[in-house]
Amino acid sequence: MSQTILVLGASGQIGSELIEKLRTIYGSTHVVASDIRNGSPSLMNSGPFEIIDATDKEAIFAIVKKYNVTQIYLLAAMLSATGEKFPQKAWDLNMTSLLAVLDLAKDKHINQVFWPSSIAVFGATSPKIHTPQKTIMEPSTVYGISKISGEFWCNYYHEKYGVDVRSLRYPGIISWKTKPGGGTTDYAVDIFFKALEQGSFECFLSEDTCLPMMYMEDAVHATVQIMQVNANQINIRTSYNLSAMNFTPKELASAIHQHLPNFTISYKPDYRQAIADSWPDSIDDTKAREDWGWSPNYTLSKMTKDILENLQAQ
Ligand code: AKB
Repeated sequence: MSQTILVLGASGQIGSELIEKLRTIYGSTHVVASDIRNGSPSLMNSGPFEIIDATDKEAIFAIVKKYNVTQIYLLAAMLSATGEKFPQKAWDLNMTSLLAVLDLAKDKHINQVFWPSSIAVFGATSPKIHTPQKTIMEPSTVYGISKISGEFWCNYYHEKYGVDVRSLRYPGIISWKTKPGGGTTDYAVDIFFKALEQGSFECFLSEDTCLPMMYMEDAVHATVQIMQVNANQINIRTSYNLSAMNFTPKELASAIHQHLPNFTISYKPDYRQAIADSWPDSIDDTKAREDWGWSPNYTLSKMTKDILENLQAQ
């Protein structure tokens, strides 16, 4: 059966690149981009685009009917750092949108859902190194609380109503086409822009704060892959651990230094340091590798080269 996909939150960091990939695979007319705000001209002109508030179930339903949508990728969310400033708003957006989409799947209006979770589901009491798929999970941010709750809602809708919902615990995602907004891992994107524009960067995390990270190419690849494999390969209906690389700000600065020898970095940790300190240094993603063949392509040095080349060519 041919699929028609609706992406909610398509103008954001992951959405804008995922849309490009999905339109290549499924054809532009089969991939509806939507967001509460306009996206880039290329996103809005390369296929259908609709303004939708992801918490408005009726508005989503109207678009599902208009385009005969079969799958929804729900990317609208408030991330960890902004979530700490607006806890109630973060909870409302992250939960209401998920339950709206899961309900549409429960009522058989769509047949498949993708919803991202995050390494933010882990907390200070989780093992820090190679954090296992199943372990102690006591998140300290409202974003993390919404993600762990969302994971259990996904599992519940799968067990109780047979909803085919699939999920990944994204690490920090690094991109150069669209910047992220409001995350604790955002420094690892900003650093590239500042390195080229100003030759220096002030980091809001301390130099030795190690976090799990992933290049956008790999994140898009994992997302498309988990949605395409047979349902019987998906044994985890909460969310899969996913890993590619782990580094500290100091290690990232040193990778950039290989290409830009005059680049300098300074450190001024702020409230985001406590969030980062509560998250793992590295993630064990054995289940994703075993169940549906996940394997990343990008290392820190390969990613750094690629980003700098692309930004310099722009
Ligand atoms: C954030 O920093 O909030 C996100 C995430 C790790 O989910 N990038």
